[in-house]
Amino acid sequence: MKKKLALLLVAGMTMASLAGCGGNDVAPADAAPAEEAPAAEEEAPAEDAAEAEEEAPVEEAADDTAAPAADGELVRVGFAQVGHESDWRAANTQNYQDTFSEANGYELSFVDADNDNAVQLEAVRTFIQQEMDYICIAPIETAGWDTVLQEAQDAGIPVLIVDRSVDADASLYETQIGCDMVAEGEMAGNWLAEYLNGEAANILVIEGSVGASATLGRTEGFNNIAGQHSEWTILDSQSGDFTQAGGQEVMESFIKSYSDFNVVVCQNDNEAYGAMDAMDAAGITYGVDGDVIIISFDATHDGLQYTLDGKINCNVECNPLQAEFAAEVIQKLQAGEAIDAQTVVVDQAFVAPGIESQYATTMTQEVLDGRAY
Ligand code: GZL
Ligand code: ZN
Repeated sequence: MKKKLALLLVAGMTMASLAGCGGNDVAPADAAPAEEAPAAEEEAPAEDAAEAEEEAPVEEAADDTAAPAADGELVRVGFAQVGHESDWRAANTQNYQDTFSEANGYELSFVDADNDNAVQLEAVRTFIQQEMDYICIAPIETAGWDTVLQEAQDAGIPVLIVDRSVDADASLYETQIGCDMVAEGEMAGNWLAEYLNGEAANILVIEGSVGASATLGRTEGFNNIAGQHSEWTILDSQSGDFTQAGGQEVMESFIKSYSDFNVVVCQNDNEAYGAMDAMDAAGITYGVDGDVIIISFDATHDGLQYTLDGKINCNVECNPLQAEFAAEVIQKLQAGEAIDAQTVVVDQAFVAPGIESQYATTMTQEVLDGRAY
């Protein structure tokens, strides 16, 4: 039984509730007051009038993630993970392994699909054959999921779509949990507009993995803002596959083709590290004291260290500590309770010291030390 979209409050209160689930510290007092989340559209038509009345409560993070396997049996969960392409992914995987532990009442079967769609589909079909109690999928790509989701539903196995999203009928899975990638892209664009304050920009974009909702959303969001600025030109946009090697390779090819760029948007931190390596090798300066503005996504520990050091100008967070929300959905399904069709995990942005922004928190050592990943 699905309820309407439950948006985690984006005000400070949410940071507190996120903190309750192993998230990061509550944003510092000077954090930009997050805008009220837009009113949620009806996510999935309520199954009956009574349900339509039920306002989706603000999700308080599960205060514990123990599974309620009534019969004492472990709850068997199959998790088909994207891969191990980035520091963000490593933190997300660790969070799932910590949360879906035997001590918490779960038996987790974990498959690292190594960014290979065929491997990921195969993993899900294996979970179906093994008659898992639940299947979690962090989809490498948004496309191609209808058939296998139908197979899981026919087998009576509830599926949770986590981290990213799929282009499939929402009736084929229980819930979607993840960050709002379009909002992240718009956050980056809004910050850049504030920072440039009308100055022209020649922008290069190192995109994430082709077909991933993180890539599609961040690109769409950033372009929504870029379209409002005729003084901006996006010179080129290529996929660095969310890896450091990919970021370096794309940046090296960009440097060969373009000499007048002053902004590089990297759709995750690992690509930013590769781009910095390539610019170092070419003698191109970047960051708050350099010629090129770097925008990154993920706000992982190392990414925020570079931001604190002024090498990355703006870093938009996408919180990887999401397993508690998946555990909460499973607990509710175990108890036959209604669940939320979608859980939006809250993000914020960070900027280098010396930069004041209405959209982002200025990095300090204290902010870095307070991070949970
Ligand atoms: C975002 C996640 C993305 C990260 C990358 O939710 O799907 O995939 O931004 C990771 O680091 O590879
Ligand atoms: Zn403008």
